[in-house]
Amino acid sequence: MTAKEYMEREDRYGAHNYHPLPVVLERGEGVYVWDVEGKRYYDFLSAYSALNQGHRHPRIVEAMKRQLDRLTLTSRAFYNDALGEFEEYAAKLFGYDKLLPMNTGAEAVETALKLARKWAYKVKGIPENQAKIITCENNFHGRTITIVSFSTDPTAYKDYGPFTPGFVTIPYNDIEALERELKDPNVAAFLVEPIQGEAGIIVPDEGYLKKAYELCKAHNVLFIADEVQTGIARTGKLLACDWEGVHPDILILGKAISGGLMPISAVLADDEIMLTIKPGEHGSTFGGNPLAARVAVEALKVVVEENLAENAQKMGEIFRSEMKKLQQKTDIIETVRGKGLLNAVVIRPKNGKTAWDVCLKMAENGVLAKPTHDHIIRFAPPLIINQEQLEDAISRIEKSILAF
Ligand code: IF1
Repeated sequence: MTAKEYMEREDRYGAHNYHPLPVVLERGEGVYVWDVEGKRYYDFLSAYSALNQGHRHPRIVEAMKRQLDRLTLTSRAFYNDALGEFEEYAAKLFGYDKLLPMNTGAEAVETALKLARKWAYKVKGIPENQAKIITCENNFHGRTITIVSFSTDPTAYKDYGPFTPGFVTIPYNDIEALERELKDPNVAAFLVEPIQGEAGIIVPDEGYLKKAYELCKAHNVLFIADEVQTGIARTGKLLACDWEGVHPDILILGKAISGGLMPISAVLADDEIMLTIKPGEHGSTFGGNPLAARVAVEALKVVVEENLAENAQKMGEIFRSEMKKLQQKTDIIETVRGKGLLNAVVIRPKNGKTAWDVCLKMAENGVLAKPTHDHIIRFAPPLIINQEQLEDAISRIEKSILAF
């Protein structure tokens, strides 16, 4: 089949809830992917940071294959010999008493919201059904009805009402706004992305997360960090919160916790919060399955043992400095921003050409990336990328940009 035939078949039989770049991929390895015509690309999206360890990391694939030959799913009606090891390894790695395993990032966000409300009623003593959770404008935490209920992006919430109540939205990176809302004694938690991903890699001011955390502590409000996209070494530290020494009360992980081999997510918290949910009060069929448990442990060990955070920091600095040099040679780069290997280049439209056209040109030159919000191109390669590969990719990005 040709690429065109693959795309037509999806158009005919698949829901139209995405508008992909016209590239049909059939193989991935490390920082590379190949399309059905055998063309090789650098993957600079990494499935939105789910592939921090690169495509099909051999250690994680091996761990998955071993478990596939033993046991894949038990449900939580019974114990299994793999889940406890995942819970212990991750709880100790991130510094929490316990872990609650789920599957997708959105499910983990929903779990965190339920924990915050349970804690509000059972521990803080907020009157039943009065708990409020503060969220930020331009947030992205997933696509369930409750999560889009506090979205400020009409594309995410329009025609999905009626919406879940109990959420207050404040501007991101605005300490005074947070302080004002925290005066309400019924606030249970503050949910925040350490760097806003979908919004366009919005990095808050130095000290914002620390001040927000301290304000929450002062008002007996839980600080919930959604590190689904910024976590697992993406920003140059194991967690983006580590840049400011903030230890979230509830930590949400997803995406790269599985190395991109399957959907795995998790919520971590200490006993005072985690044990407010009693047996039978929350769960999921695949949550904590033995296959996911083995994959997650190996995926996390790869991050630690291959020093991916350190590499992300080093390669990220090279990337941003090269993009800033390129900015001097073209009038279509408006801004370059990011942390570690979570970066964005804002494209100034020219002669009707937009970030989408730049992405098409980059695909032609062997680099895959995709725009968000029309003018922002996110650049997020796997964290295993080495300097030689990065420099080759940068030269292809440069060639593409200078073509406009
Ligand atoms: C899509 C965006 C990124 C997330 C944060 C929770 C979730 C996500 C901070 C939910 C998921 C994904 C969803 C994916 C594209 C991608 C994305 F563009 F949608 F917003 F990364 F920025 N918290 N983000 O970024 O995790 O349920 O998807 O496992 O919807 O196309 P999920």
